Amino acid sequence: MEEIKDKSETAVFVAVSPGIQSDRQVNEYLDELVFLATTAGVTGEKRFIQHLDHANSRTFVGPGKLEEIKQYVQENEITYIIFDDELSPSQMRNIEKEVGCQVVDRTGLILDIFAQRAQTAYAKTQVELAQYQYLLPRLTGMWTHLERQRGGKGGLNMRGPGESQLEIDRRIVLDKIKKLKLQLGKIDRQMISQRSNRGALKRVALVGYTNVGKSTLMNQLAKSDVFAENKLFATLDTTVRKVVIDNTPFLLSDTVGFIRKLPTQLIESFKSTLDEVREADLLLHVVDISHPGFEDQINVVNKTLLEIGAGNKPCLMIFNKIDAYTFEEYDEFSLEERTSRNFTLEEFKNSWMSKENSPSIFISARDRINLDELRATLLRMLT
Ligand SMILES: Nc1nc2c(ncn2[C@@H]2O[C@H](COP(=O)(O)OP(=O)(O)O)[C@@H](O)[C@H]2O)c(=O)[nH]1
Ligand SMILES: [Mg+2]
Repeated sequence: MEEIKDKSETAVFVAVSPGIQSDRQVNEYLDELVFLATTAGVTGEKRFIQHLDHANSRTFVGPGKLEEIKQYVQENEITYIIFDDELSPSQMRNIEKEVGCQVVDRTGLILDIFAQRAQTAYAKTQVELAQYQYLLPRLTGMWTHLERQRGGKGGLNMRGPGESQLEIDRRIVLDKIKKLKLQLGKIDRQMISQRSNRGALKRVALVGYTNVGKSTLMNQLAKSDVFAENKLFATLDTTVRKVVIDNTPFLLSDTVGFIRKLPTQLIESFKSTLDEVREADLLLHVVDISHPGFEDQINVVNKTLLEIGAGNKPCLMIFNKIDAYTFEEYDEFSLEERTSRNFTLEEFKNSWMSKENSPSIFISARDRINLDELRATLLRMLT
């Protein structure tokens, strides 16, 4: 039976950050974690930040901080403690035992959102594989879940003589992983042959951080109607459309966005979704320039592209949402240095273009600003 999500589920958020990181930076990371939780259907505001150069190996945060969290959680009847990092299985167990509250780590949260968002059988299979791979080392203490699943099919009779519950569960999960991999292999082969049937058209892939406007831009360029929403990971499945600019046709694909600390299980299971990116002739790297952490996001995307073997492709940087760009007025009398946060859009453009050699363009996909210039640039880069 599916669990029914209680609407009043609440969470607190926890980050450990190295001493050199500013509170502002950590809070930006936590903003994203809160946004992820909201996307998953959990609300909450309270944050706990601890500056440590190394996380506590037993409970991730130190004992004092954990006590503080425990008190808050109990007084406010909080459902989940959500951590901005992947925890080790034993850290998770220790915290759960000491605080008496469900612990969710960043990877688990992202996997949960992916599971909710997967539409096609293909995406569902990919997510399920990632979930089981995440589950495998965390089975101790989680077996009640599998116990329930097994209940319908043979129940406890499956227990062999002398085998521990954990061994049986490990076997069930390993078996699941094997089956899912076989299933994915089959779909992969279909996808490969589909792709090879597309002919000699040039292939262009939209890439970028999640929620930057990739799907919105796809809809503008291809007059398609891909789901776009102010949520993280609105799109999981790949959409490919034929686009024609001045009699030059090419294929444009829109796919899943990247995020910092993307679980490795997901990268692996989304291998063929990401093939679309790996096999593209040109990447359009879309950036949300209205996001305070957009420069960080650019680095995350570039790093992920390198990891999946698409780091050396021709790439057009598309700075989107210029309609919503804001900057902080620089206070001449302040002791702080003037940074890119104080740049006007014009200043940012100039500094970007003087230090980077990949071509770039500044647009608003939503308000259709500079889209003709984008089309012209695309055409130049494709022919
Ligand atoms: N202000 C502004 N919002 C935009 C623009 N382009 C997209 N958005 C919004 O950003 C959110 C995410 O868009 P989406 O296309 O789903 O992003 P994706 O996750 O990268 O595919 C949606 O709420 C869009 O309406 C833009 O040019 N300006
Ligand atoms: Mg999208």
